[in-house]
Amino acid sequence: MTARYTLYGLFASAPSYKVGLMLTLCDEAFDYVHVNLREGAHKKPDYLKINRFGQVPALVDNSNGKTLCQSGAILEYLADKTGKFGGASLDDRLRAREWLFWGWDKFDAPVYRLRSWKLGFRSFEPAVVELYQAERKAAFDTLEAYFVSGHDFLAGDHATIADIDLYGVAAVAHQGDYDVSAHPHVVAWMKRIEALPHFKPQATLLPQESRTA
Ligand SMILES: N[C@@H](CCC(=O)N[C@@H](CS)C(=O)NCC(=O)O)C(=O)O
Repeated sequence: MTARYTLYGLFASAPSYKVGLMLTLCDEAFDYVHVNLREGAHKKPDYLKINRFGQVPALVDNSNGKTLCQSGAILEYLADKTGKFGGASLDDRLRAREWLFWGWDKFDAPVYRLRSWKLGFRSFEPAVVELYQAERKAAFDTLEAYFVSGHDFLAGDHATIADIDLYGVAAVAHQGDYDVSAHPHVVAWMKRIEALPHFKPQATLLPQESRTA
């Protein structure tokens, strides 16, 4: 039987992990389609009908045929549909959105790009590497300062999609040679996410091949 959701992704992709993590934390079984980026599957016409940007992840809600892309937008949709991790109040929802936009602005790019560089998928001039390194440290400093000021989660007293989204980035930073332990309050926050029921780590959550739920 087809599961309610089908996730299109790549096991090594951090944005794909964010969506897989949200589904997993919501205890939602999902079908999974492995999109082979090396073979250009993400630029084929059939896939572009699901994600017009030609990227992973994408999500199909099989209950209504909706196709969604952009991991943050998918998290918002899933929060709406499951009633989980959306924030307990309007203030929490607003704070969560602020962190999501901040992440896309300041956090995701330097972490992802230095990871791709370290893994040999992209090359940058030394000055560009230095710039991303400075931006990555500044973003971790921002998170550290926020948690030092006494917060357990990014929006309100409980985990929201902002935590799931930014955790998905922080969890791969070490693969770009970043020492997250330099930010002990960020590490403590990551451990709080890892303690949530049903949590699975990035290394094992998404399979390397397509599968049904
Ligand atoms: N902002 C997007 C980023 C997605 C993204 O960069 N996906 C990468 C894989 S990790 C991809 O599909 N790259 C191929 C491309 O952009 O052509 C999201 O969060 O969904």
